Amino acid sequence: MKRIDRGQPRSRRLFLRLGIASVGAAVLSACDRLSHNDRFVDILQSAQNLSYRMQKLVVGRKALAQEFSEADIAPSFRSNGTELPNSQQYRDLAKDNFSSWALEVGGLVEKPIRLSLADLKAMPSRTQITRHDCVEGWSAIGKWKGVPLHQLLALVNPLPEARYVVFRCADPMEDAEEQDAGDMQPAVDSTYYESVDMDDAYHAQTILAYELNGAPLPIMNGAPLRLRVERQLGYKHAKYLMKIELVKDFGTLRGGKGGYWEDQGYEWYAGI
Ligand SMILES: Nc1nc2c(c(=O)[nH]1)N[C@H]1C(S)=C(S)[C@@H](COP(=O)(O)O)O[C@H]1N2
Ligand SMILES: [Mo]
Repeated sequence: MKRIDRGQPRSRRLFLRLGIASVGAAVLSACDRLSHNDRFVDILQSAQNLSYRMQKLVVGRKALAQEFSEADIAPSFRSNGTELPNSQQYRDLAKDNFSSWALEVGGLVEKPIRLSLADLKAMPSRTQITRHDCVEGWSAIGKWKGVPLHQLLALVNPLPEARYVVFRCADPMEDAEEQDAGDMQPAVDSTYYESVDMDDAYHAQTILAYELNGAPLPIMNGAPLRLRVERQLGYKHAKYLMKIELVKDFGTLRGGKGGYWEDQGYEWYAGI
């Protein structure tokens, strides 16, 4: 079983990195010897592949991430990455408590839609207490409430050729000051984005969260809406959602790797 941890750095990171969490400690104790073995090094270098295939074939992509009890919730859930999107558009939306914010859902779907926060809150919800694991070496347990992504997909009806769900966020990662200087569209879109495949899109614990620990989602944690994709690492959990787009591949998106951090070399499939 996974150990409960409230915000401390974790040695479990190594397991996460190698993508062999469920293989167990025996593998690690053998690591010293095996690190001199070229074949074993090859195996580790295909860790992403291993992790993806292990979840799909051995554990099953539908398996649930561990859920915790109220007593396990961290006293405070820290923020990481963007804490306040640096854009005039976002500041305007935040000013009136996101009442003029709307989530666009489009791309390869039969019926594109726009949903306000009130629309989303009126939909069936799921509440889950889960542990967030960041690659930077911290974890925290929080209680999330939101709309299961499958509920939203049922409204738009994805076309058969849709293979990935892309999440577009409000926060520019570069040149934000320059972009704010004028009303012009930024020359380069540097906003955070992420993507998941249809297995994760329809996973029971994949939700669009608007509450953390019983309160409206704080700005530092992604207000008004953020993705929770509990079988994967922290950077997959896109905050400040603006738009959801179904696509058949991500070759044409920005760096072509399916996410902001992926474009800088992180793994696209960050299974825990
Ligand atoms: N839009 C956006 N989403 C994001 C990030 C970000 O910088 N911008 N950081 C990611 C990372 S690395 C982590 S660990 C989590 C942090 O979530 P938190 O701020 O609620 O702790 O959000 C992820 N989603
Ligand atoms: Mo992270």
